[in-house]
Amino acid sequence: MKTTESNHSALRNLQWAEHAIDALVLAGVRHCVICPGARSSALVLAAYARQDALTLSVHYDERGATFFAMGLATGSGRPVAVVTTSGSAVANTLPAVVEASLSHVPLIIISADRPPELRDTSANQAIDQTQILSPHTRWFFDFPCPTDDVNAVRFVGSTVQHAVARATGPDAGPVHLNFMFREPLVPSAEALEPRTRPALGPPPTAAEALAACPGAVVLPNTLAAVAAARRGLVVVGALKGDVERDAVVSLVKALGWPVLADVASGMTCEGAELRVVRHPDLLLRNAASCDTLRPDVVLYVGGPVVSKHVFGLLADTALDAFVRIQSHPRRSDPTQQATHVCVGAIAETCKSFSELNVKASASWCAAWAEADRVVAAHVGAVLGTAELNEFSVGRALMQSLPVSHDLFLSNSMPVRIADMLGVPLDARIHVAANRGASGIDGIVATAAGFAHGRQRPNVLWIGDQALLHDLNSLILLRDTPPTTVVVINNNGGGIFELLPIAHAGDAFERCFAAPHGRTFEHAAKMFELGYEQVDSLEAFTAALKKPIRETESGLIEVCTDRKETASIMRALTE
Ligand SMILES: Cc1ncc(C[n+]2csc(CCOP(=O)(O)OP(=O)(O)O)c2C)c(N)n1
Repeated sequence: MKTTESNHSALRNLQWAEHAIDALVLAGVRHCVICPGARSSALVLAAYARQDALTLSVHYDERGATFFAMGLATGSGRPVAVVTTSGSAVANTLPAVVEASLSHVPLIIISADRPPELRDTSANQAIDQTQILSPHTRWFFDFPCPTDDVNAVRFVGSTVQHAVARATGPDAGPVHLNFMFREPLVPSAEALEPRTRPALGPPPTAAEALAACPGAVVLPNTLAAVAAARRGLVVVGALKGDVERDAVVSLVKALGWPVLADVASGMTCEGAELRVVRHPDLLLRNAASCDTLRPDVVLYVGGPVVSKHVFGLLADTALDAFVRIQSHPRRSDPTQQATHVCVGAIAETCKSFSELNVKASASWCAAWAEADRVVAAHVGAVLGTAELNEFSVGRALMQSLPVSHDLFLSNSMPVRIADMLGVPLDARIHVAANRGASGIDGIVATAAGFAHGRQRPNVLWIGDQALLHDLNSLILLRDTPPTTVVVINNNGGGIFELLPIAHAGDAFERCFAAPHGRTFEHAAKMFELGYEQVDSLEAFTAALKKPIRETESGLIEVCTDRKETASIMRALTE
């Protein structure tokens, strides 16, 4: 091909990429995570030239990059794009796409692909990328190689904007755009030189983008079902941001019902007038205590809850009504008891219920308060002024977390212990966790993205296996607001000690607990993170409160004994 012709087709690649990136910005995307690779060169150059409106992050591991993007989208409340090259790079986005799908986080995965003539020919790095993520995406589109035969501004621009609209809701989640590019991928240096990008108009705000998702129309029979409650109970799962949280606070104040609030709901901070039950997980493990606590009507707001025992109580109870308030139309009904489902913006929907004139029975509320008080006393007695262990460290962490920080909880013990302890947190502290698929993958990357999205320092509470799983993501902490990684190192998977399989002797130790015999000092050094190993609660609290936590990322390691953790857990639950 002659140079001019090849430059022409390379320029066309770049133009299509520019239309795509500009459309992302116009649709409200403000952050793009780039994963290096050649096939995506045009997309990367276009994004690089659009930094007047688009912040870029770069990470070489597509798995971590996509988890980072997910944390970023969660923390900022905005859709985030990820650009990858072709081949297994695209496949590496899958774990985070799965989590984003279940957690309704808007991601736009943009993969570069080889041209159609190389498909299914065993050409290098050419894999079938079409629909590769599709069981977990809201939409997929396969762009042809750039051509002069269509109106590219209209075709590429409107397709990308449609993709962002599908990602942001009403059923928010990930979308996948696949762009085929033929070589030469980018124009020659001379052809590239004079290109400047014109300024774009102001992009719509996230609020405008989400305006397409109004509150649910709450039908009169749903309101009547709630109004008829004698023993009403509110369950609050994970909520997204202060707007949802404030609306739910107003709702539960108006109802006056007992509230079972998940640790990621943001509701654990409120005072006594809200009737937040501090220890629902521990309380509901004890079947004997439950009979006086069975509700007749449940109003469930938001995403999943960590405690499976909450569902245990509900599954076991004949309810007059089980009303779900959720932001998306997907089935979210593990106990298959939902009688009314209200789909729409949570904050708006809550208002309809807040206006009901419902009186909570004093004896009903007192029964919950008394049961919770008994459990709190038991927790106090078991943990006492305990020595250093996973529970006492968790409690100290939550009690002494500076209000300037947020909290990210890893699967599996950290999020469970935090949920179980019920330590009230200041309303300014946002708590997040990956509870869609509850993986131990990508936790460091998600926490880094969350800190970036929130633009606040963060504490990540994580176990040793989850940290090992995502060790390379520690490099992301270099460019994010300070993140303090608190790793509870019990030399293996502590959660498995709580399962019947723990009695399987050597098979258990080798194949489930899977001890590694490592500490993280050298990893901290490699990623230039300040490191401290602490062996007392006082030392831990002092390490957490050091002023350096406001300015630099670091790693605090606490070595514990998982068998001891299991026995404390048994003492707490018996
Ligand atoms: C990607 C993925 N692989 C495996 C699991 C199963 N799993 C759940 S918890 C866990 C062990 C976690 O160990 P660690 O991070 O040390 O935390 P601990 O249980 O000790 O608190 C494993 C392997 C999972 N949830 N996700």
